[in-house]
Amino acid sequence: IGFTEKQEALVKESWEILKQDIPKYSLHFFSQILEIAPAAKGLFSFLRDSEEVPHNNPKLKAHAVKVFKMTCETAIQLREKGKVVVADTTLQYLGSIHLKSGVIDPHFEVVKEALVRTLKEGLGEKYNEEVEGAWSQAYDHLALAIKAEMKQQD
Ligand code: HEM
Ligand code: ISQ
Repeated sequence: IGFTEKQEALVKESWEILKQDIPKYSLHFFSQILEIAPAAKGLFSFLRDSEEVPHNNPKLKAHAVKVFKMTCETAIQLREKGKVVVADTTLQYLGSIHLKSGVIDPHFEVVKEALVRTLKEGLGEKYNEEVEGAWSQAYDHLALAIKAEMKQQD
C-alpha cells in the first residue's frame, strides 16, 4: 500500500506543530493511554509507584517523543521506499522492552487511539481525517514490525 507525498507532508507538518510543546503533548499522550486503558498503568516503571501521571517526568517525555518521531520516520520511509526499515538492533531492543514490560497486541490499538487524540488536541482546526489516516497508516506499519519482533522473541 502506497504512501503519498501529501500524506508524508501532513505527518511532518503536524509533528512540527506538536514539537513546539513537548511537555504538554507528551503528558496528554500518556494521559490518553491511561484514560482508554487504566490497567496499562502497571506496565510503566515510571508510574507504578505514583498516584497520578507525573508531570515533567524526563523518561515519560523522552519516550513519548520517540513514539512520535519513529512514526514520523516511518511515514518518510513508506513514502521513499514503500516499506518500513527500522535498524535491526532498534527493533530487537523495542521488541524486548515491550515484551518484558508485559505489552500485548491489543495495547497497540490503545496507543494508536491516544496518539490520534493527541494530534486532534494539538492541531485544532488543522486536524482532519486525512491527517488521521496518514498517521494511522504509518503507526500501523511500525506497530506491525514491533509486534512481529515481540513474537519472534517470545
Ligand atoms: C518503552 C516506543 C507501543 C508500553 C518504549 C520506549 C520506546 C517505545 C522508544 C523506550 C525504550 C527505552 O529506551 O527504554 C514505542 C513505539 C510503539 C510502542 C514506537 C508503537 C509503534 C507501546 C504499546 C505499549 C507500550 C502499545 C503498551 C501500552 C511501553 C512500556 C515501556 C515502553 C511499558 C517501558 C517504559 C518503562 O517502564 O520505562 N516504547 N512503544 N509501548 N513502551 Fe512503548
Ligand atoms: C512508550 N511506549 C508507547 C507509548 C508511550 C507514551 C508515553 C510514554 C512512553 C511510551
